[in-house]
Amino acid sequence: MSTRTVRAACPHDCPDTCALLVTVENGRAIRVAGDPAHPATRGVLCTKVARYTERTYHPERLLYPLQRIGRKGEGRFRRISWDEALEIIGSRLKEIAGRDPQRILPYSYAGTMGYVQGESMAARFFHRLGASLLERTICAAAGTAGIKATYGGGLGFDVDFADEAKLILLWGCNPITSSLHYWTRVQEAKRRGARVIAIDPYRSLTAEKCHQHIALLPGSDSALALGMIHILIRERLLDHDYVAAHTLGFDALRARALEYPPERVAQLCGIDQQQVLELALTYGRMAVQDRVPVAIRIGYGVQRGHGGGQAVRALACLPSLVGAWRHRAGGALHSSSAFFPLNSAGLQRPDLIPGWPKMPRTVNMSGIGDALQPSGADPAIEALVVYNANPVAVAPDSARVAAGFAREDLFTVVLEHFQTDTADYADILLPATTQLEHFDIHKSYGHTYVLANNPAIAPLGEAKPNSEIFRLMARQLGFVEACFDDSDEMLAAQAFNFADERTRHMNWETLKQNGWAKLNLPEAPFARGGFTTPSGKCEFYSAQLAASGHDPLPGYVAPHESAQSPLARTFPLAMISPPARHFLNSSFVNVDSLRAIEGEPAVHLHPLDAAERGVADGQTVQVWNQRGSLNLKAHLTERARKGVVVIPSIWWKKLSADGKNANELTSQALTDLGNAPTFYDCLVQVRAADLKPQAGKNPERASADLSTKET
Ligand SMILES: Nc1nc2c(c(=O)[nH]1)N[C@H]1C(S)=C(S)[C@@H](COP(=O)(O)OP(=O)(O)OC[C@H]3O[C@@H](n4cnc5c(=O)[nH]c(N)nc54)[C@H](O)[C@@H]3O)O[C@H]1N2
Ligand SMILES: Nc1nc2c(c(=O)[nH]1)N[C@H]1C(S)=C(S)[C@@H](COP(=O)(O)OP(=O)(O)OC[C@H]3O[C@@H](n4cnc5c(=O)[nH]c(N)nc54)[C@H](O)[C@@H]3O)O[C@H]1N2
Ligand code: SF4
Ligand SMILES: [Mo]
Repeated sequence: MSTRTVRAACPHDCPDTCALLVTVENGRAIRVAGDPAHPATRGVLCTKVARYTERTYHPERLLYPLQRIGRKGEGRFRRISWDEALEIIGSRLKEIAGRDPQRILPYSYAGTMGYVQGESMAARFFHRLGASLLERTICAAAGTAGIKATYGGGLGFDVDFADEAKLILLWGCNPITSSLHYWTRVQEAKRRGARVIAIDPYRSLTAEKCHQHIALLPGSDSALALGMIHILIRERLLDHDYVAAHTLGFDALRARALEYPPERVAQLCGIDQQQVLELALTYGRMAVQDRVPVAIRIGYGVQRGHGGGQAVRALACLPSLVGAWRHRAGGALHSSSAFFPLNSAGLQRPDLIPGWPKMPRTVNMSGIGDALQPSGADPAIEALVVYNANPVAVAPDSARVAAGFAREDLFTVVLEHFQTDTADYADILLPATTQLEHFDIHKSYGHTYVLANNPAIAPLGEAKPNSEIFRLMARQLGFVEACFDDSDEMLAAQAFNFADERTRHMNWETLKQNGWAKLNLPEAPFARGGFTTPSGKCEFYSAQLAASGHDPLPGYVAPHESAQSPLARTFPLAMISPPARHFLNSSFVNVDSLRAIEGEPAVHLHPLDAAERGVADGQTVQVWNQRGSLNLKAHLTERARKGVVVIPSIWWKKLSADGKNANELTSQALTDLGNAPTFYDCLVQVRAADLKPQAGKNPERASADLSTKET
């Protein structure tokens, strides 16, 4: 018997990017554990990945190339050989590219966060082809744009020091679910006397364990932050030296903040004035009078509404006003991605684009529903190649997305581990390897370590790494550039700029052996200024934003679907659909043991909202709006604030009772900055599903749903 341990990295879209130790016995992975020596992982994994072998050896893993035999979406396929699959793909893509390669669109996101199996060989392939570019902004782009305008780049505090903070605002994030290892640091800080406050419309698992929970309305965070700024200025709770030396536009910000007195803020946020006042005073006094580290973890929940960019900008101003950056555990953190010196141009080779530097047209991934309609894009999209993503489940306005994917004239290739909702629409479905079967290299968006992933086992069945599939496609299309011969290890070695001072002590060979290495960084990124904005300061006023037609100052932007709008008369409840703890976006939904913990698709609603609608706990309800409708189990709970309903997500549509998920209701409208989606900016109505259909905006859909309701 041979047993060995392989160093690997968790590939999932989670800020923690854990270092893994995979135990392999006679060629089979039998255990996946956290590396105890890795300071960010500390030997602990979440429930999902602790059971990784269940996902890897799942009986429904795709093991062979498949060709569709049923209707689109029906999910009926026949096995074909790799040669046949490549021949079909090659001839279709060649024919379409001959007319206009922009009629071909890649669609990918973060099924794996690795650079080798993500945007390396795939990007080279689509660039060389001249395919449309995909605007990959479905997750953090609004917040990233807000941070960039304010700080110049996405730096923040290093989570390795987070347990030294004395006040932690968990603002629109739920780390027990979405960043377990950061939560460990918060608990440590709490043990050492820190005060922890959650700001979230929902009493999440995290919010209930904080000292205080402020349950504001979705999309009102900018108002709360501006109200805090108003009070900090009024009460002179400012670090005047820091403001004078390292910020730009204080007077303009003061004038703007004057527009946000606590009474107005309380009304916009649906909370008490006292809560606004107390929050600002706690923050300001601890930072300025007690001079202890105060930290804001800016979660992604803040930026999923119309004003998401400005909201993150408003939050980002707070630490500079009170000089919180002077401490290594103080300041704010949205994402640590920008710490890493990536070599994107080398990996992705945009110079291969025919006509470079002129770029092909760009399609926004959150607008894929509209873009796939016959006249939704000019030129029309005729071929889609999907990898590392499940758009039929995760993209907004899902009925439009599914209708687009169902177009008989659309040629769709999907690279997957499983037959997802998206895979059901593929013309050709290709089996991809998992993280245990291929090489990769990773950064993290929560910590500051680079990680290597070594393959632990041989590919299952005929599965191939994404990189190899795109290498083969490149060959099929006759691309002869040497970069299409790069091996996976050569790609890994190119992913980072190892000449940069942050990564100079690393290289692929040692990373592969040791598993991980920390970036070389200053401990407190903005202790002495050093912002990378045009002025070199923290820009409360951004001339760049003004020049691009945006508000140069942080401000409140009402939701597209606001409680004050006429739409709210028909659809009075604000719906949010944040991550379910045991899923990772739509990944893991098909792992039976994890789905069993999540139970069944449900909508959480406040008992008073339920009573107004005659809804009882456990009853099936219909949730609907102008875009669609779905049936779910009602879960009555005061965790959901009145006026807000919560659908833990993202369920596979086909594993839900009525074949739909929350994205049936979400819209394709984008944010103020960053062209990001607005998943949590969505008005709905709820009623018991066994009532007669009401005159809503979507009566046909409503009655169709009644026929499929559970009894
Ligand atoms: N287990 C698990 N972990 C995950 C994921 C997963 O699906 N499952 N997804 C991963 C991904 S892709 C991401 S982007 C991150 C996201 O992780 P987080 O940064 O935690 O963000 P969200 O989960 O979107 O939302 C967090 C909280 O914001 C609240 N919220 C919703 N709207 C608002 C609002 O307008 N204002 C405020 N203040 N709060 C609001 C929600 O109720 C939720 O509790 O998590 C990653 N980690
Ligand atoms: N309603 C609602 N919708 C949301 C969100 C929300 O909070 N609410 N969150 C949004 C956010 S933040 C995000 S980031 C997106 C996430 O959207 P996606 O990035 O599409 O994430 P997943 O749903 O996990 O789908 C990833 C797929 O990639 C596959 N995969 C994994 N590794 C590999 C590989 O190596 N090769 C190949 N070929 N495939 C692989 C997995 O099997 C999985 O099916 O969803 C967004 N959608
Ligand atoms: S999903 Fe997150 S917490 Fe779980 S193992 Fe991966 S990186 Fe760690
Ligand atoms: Mo995300």
